[in-house]
Amino acid sequence: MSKKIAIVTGASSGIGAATANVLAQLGYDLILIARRKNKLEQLAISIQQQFANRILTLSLDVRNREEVMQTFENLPNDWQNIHVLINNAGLASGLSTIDKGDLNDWDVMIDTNIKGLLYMSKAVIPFLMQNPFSHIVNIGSIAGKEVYMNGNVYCATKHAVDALSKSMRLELSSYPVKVTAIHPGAVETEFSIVRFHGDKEKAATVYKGFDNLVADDIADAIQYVISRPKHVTINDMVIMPTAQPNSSVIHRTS
Ligand code: NDP
Ligand code: 8X3
Repeated sequence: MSKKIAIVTGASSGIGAATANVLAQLGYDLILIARRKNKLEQLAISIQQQFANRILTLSLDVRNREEVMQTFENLPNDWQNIHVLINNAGLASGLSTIDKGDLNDWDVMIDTNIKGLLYMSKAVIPFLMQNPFSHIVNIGSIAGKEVYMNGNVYCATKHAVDALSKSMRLELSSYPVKVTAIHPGAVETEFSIVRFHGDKEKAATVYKGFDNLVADDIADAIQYVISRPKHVTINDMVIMPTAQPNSSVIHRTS
């Protein structure tokens, strides 16, 4: 039997990349998923310079249901001992009222944040069920607990992640597969650059004048939740910058 395996979606950047590092440190072999293969390979090289873990990088678009299903139906035997799934791939695209909303932005958020997470979960849950006390960690958002101006569709997708996490916990409790949802506030990653369609200057203003969270803060929380004893499940965690008391208010010094 191979070592325990953890899957991280959205591992090419931000929270996913930081989480891959933490899981490697914990001794997991890793399946790293994102669309940008070169970024995944760079990460794999940097992890393997420090640790002896096996790493499989998969260039996969989680929105492509055939590709997701086929990948896991044809997973080599020595990559099937999956204990952890981190459903992290996700994005915001645009920030505007519904009447001015871009339909393509809506589709990409719904297809990635909801449908992509579902495809990945459906494909991987059969492997997790073979290993009692395996674990799914879904990355939601404070946007899945509250709404904020112009966040409409992104907030709706993250509310869906919150609901799906509760459903998964209920359905998988008899195996048991643990299910945790982690809901961060503002974390400085590529997130806002993606939201503003590549406008780095605009993205930088989001994190100006306060101590935002960094990807390692969320990876640290993931390390905590997956390291609890067998009888302990952390259902839900909301993690905010101290300067951000809710989704709409940030105390800035400049
Ligand atoms: P990043 O933009 O830095 O990372 C997003 C990751 O998702 C990238 O690795 C990207 O890889 C991957 N991804 C996006 N679309 C797809 C797709 N269709 N298929 C496969 N992978 C995909 O942002 P974060 O690290 O901040 O975001 C990670 C998660 O955290 C997201 O779900 C986000 O909604 C959530 N979140 C972020 C917060 C923040 O303030 N940053 C706060 C709360 C939650 P690639 O482009 O290579 O495919
Ligand atoms: C990302 C945090 O507040 O920009 O989910 O929606 S927020």
